[in-house]
Amino acid sequence: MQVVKYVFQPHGDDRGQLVALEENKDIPFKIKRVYYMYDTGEGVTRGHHAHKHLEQILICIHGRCKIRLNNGHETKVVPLEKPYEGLYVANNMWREMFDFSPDAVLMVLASELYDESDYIRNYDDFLKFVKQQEDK
Ligand code: T46
Repeated sequence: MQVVKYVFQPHGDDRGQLVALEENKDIPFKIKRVYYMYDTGEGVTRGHHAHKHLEQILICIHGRCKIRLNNGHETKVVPLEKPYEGLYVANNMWREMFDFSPDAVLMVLASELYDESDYIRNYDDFLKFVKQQEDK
């Protein structure tokens, strides 16, 4: 299972760092939505779903957290600890976000607007979805 982590180019000078992200250039899709989560409680795991179409880039712009990706066959845990790193999460990945530091801000750049009907929230349905995609 391939994990795609982007390392963005910071524009640093004696004032500090700045990262700029442009759609279809630094980010491999048109960005239709940005959301972020913070104040995540200790021991909390978020996510527990996949998507039918949505593509996303996850960036922990402050603090740190971990992302567990599962493609229906294999699971990998990816730490996000740098504000210049972005994890690409394709639609067909079951994802869980956990181990948030108290100061963590996890920002997500998304290829689509929010659409509850795009979520696959049941794990058995996810496995069926993966199989359908593979049988195509
Ligand atoms: C994902 C992972 C990485 C909205 O109203 N608009 C939005 O754009 C989003 C993302 C959520 N919401 C509402 C829906 C729920 O009432 O915010 C609430 C929390 O959303 P959810 O429980 O889906 O959050 P997570 O952290 O489990 O998952 C989110 C994204 O929903 C999901 O697409 O891939 O982050």
